[in-house]
Amino acid sequence: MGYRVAVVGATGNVGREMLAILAEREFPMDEVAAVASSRSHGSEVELGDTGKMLKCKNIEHFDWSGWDIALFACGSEATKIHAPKAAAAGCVVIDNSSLYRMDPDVPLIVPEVNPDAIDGYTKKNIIANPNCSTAQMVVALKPLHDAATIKRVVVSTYQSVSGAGKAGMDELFEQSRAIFVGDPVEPRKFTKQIAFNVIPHIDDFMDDGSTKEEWKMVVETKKILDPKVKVQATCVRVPVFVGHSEAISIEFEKEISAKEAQDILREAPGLMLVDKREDEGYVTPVECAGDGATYISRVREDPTVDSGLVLWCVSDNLRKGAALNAVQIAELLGRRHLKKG
Ligand code: 11C
Repeated sequence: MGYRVAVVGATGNVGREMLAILAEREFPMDEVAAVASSRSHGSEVELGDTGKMLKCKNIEHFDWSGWDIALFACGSEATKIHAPKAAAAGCVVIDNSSLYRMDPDVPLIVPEVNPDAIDGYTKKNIIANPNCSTAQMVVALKPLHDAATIKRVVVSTYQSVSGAGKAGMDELFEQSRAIFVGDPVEPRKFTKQIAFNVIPHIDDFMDDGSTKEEWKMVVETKKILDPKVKVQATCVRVPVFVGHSEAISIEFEKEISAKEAQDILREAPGLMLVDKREDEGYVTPVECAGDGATYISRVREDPTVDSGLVLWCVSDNLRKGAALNAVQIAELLGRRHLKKG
């Protein structure tokens, strides 16, 4: 016996990945529904590459009763309206938007890092999925924190345009084409030209001069990993289609060498260490796209602090950063709380 699972926002970048990953991981489903806004009503999406086509159901008229799990990937505004209705009908919501992440009554889960926190989901019947740039970073930090206790993290991100949805991907493609053929470049989704450029601005500015994307990395890391860990982030959009990269400097309470860290990271769940000090001995976003792992390369000691490491961390932002993590949460929920069969 399997679950009845709804994917909300099924036509978007993340919704499609959710359907693909449910199929790839053979998540036990008796029924799966593709739910979308009225704009996509009637259109079809494929369940991964199974050939099974799902006709999109209109979220405005969707009856949540009898559905076990809803994976939401439709943005905060629609989530605000529909997630409470689903949760009230007994359907557990796993939400990819930022709406509930910092709600003390909603667990924010990365299964490799804080699986036990999922037990608190019953307060609202909602579980939050972190921001993509946070998810891959905490998977990398967790085993090192366990080994040597992290005091402070300084991270610079290199975030792909797919983090801004299909419109972001279209804009990079269109601007690249326009530059080659000599057409004018017009920023729409992004604040400046993204083709052949980098933009140190993701999401809105905050009063302190940081951006909301940077703030999310700080507060979400504290909630998932440890409130004592200090985080300083600079988030940058780069002209890459899929895959976020991060240069992470970590300061520890205890001594830890690069060799010890490599040995720990090699064995840690969710991580792949590719770290040879030679050409091609590291991973770039192009190689990680379509993959579920978080890749770590260029682990080295930081001689400017008493005990510090620097590393390079790359992951598919649509997978571990969003859809895969959501499906892993559903699997964890099934194992711990919603047993079937
Ligand atoms: C980006 N990280 O790359 C963002 C996308 O809070 O879930 C995800 C925003 C979020 O633009």
